[in-house]
Order: sequence, then structure tokens, then C-alpha cells
Amino acid sequence: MKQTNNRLTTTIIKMKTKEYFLSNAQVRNRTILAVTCLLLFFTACFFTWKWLNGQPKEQGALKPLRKVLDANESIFSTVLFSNSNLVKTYPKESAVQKVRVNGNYGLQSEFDPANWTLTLIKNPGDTLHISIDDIKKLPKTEIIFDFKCIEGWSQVTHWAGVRFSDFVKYYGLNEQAALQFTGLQTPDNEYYVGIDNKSMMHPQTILCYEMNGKPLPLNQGAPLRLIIPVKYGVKHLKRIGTIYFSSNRPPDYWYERGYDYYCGL
Ligand SMILES: Nc1nc2c(c(=O)[nH]1)N[C@H]1C(S)=C(S)[C@@H](COP(=O)(O)O)O[C@H]1N2
Ligand SMILES: [Mo]
Repeated sequence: MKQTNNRLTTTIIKMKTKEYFLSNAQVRNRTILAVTCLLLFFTACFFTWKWLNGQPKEQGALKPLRKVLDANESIFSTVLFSNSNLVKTYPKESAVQKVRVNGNYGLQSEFDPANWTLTLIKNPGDTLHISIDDIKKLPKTEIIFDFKCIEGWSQVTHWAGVRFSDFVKYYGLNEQAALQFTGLQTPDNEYYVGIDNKSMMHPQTILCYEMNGKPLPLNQGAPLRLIIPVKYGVKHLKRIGTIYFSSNRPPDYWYERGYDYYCGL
């Protein structure tokens, strides 16, 4: 009888080989402590959330969150980024034939690819207009990689064009590429991105004019789009109109709407 009673009034905690016996009072105290901690935690979460929502916004994102994104960028762009870190590539057979079309900002204005030239602003007042035939004369590079969109989908796709670093070499843009950023815009300037030049000069970044071995379709950015495997899809601007260089962050469509500027992978 006594034994049963004992079982009712004590709790046995078994940890490894040791056994602890807790009295009812101890169990109650521990329960009170645990519930208090939980309530304090919820209260702290609530006030942090309230404080956060009262903070001003910077480029569409709450300032403290923007600071976190910028801190991540400084770690990823300095410590982890390297031109010899290549994005994984795949055999041609792995590439999908039906490539998803996503995002058509800057592709809705009237546009005749036959009249297109690339506007390359070397320096203010020093602008080149380059035809697609001239771009196709440069060494051709192919890449098959897993294209990733921040919306959560990805697909293995096959692209070809000229490495941006080869383009820079050919057009004598070393000084410009030594600045921190490149800006790209669609011809109507409805979509625009800014990209750090370390990523632009990465050996897998290409000015692309072919998909699956055929000329790029219009909704996929013909005659020329950016393919930059070290970045999320948002930065792979379709239908490039203008390229320019800058030592400050160029305007960026999704950055202005609260997204990360760097968008690295
Ligand atoms: N001009 C332009 N380029 C763009 C976009 C856009 O809306 N307009 N969307 C981007 C996004 S979010 C993605 S995921 C990719 C999609 O490329 P795809 O349509 O070739 O799959 O294009 C990027 N380039
Ligand atoms: Mo995307």
C-alpha cells in the first residue's frame, strides 16, 4: 500500500543511469517556472514584432530586416564568393524542353528585335551601340544549370551566349568592370537590375542569345538576356536594352519592392 502511495506522490526522472525523485511540490515549482518562461518568451516575441512593425522602411523593407540582408550580403560577397566556386552544371539531356516563362516586366512595350542594338554606356557621354551579330562574333559559351527563382521553383535549363568577362575584355571595359556595380535595363526601362561586378565577372555569367541550341524566344528575352547562375532568377534580366557601370548600387526593380539587393546563391 505504501509503495503505491509513493508512486502516486513522486515523479521519477530517469537521465542516463541516474534516477531523480521529485516531490509534488518540486514538480509544481518546475511547472510554474516552465509556464512563466514560455509566457515571457511569447511576450518578448509580441513586443519585438510590435517594435519591428513600427520601424521605418528602407527600399520597401523594414529597416532592421534590410540591415540583416545587407549584413548577409557583406559576408557572402567577401568571405564566400570566389570566381573558382562554380555553380553545378548538368549534361545536355537533363535540360527541360518546356522552359517556364516567368515575369514579363519590360517585355510588354512594342518592340522590333530587328531594330535592336545594345546600348553600352562606357562613360557618361561615351556610348556604343552594338548589334547582335557583333555579339555573336565573340567566343560562345554554353551552360546547363539549375535555374532558381525566389518564388520557390527551379529547373535545369540550357543557355548559350558570350561570357560577360569576354565581352568586357573585347570592348576594353576593364576600368568600368573595376567599379563596384553594373546596371542593366530593358529598352523601355520598365524592368531594371543592379548587380555587383564580382558576380558579373564570374566565369558562368553570360550575355545570352540561345536557349536549347536555338535562338532565344521573345518571351525569354530575345535578342539578348542575362544568365547569371550565381544569382536568383530576378537578376537574369530579359531583353537587355542598356548596360552601364556605377560605383553605387544601380536602381533595382525588386530591391525597391523590399527584396534583397544581392540575391546570391
Ligand atoms: N525583363 C524582365 N526580365 C526578367 C523578369 C521580368 O519580369 N522582366 N523576371 C525575372 C524573374 S523573377 C525570373 S524567375 C526569370 C525567369 O526567366 P524565364 O522566363 O526565362 O524562365 O526572369 C527574370 N528576368
Ligand atoms: Mo523569379
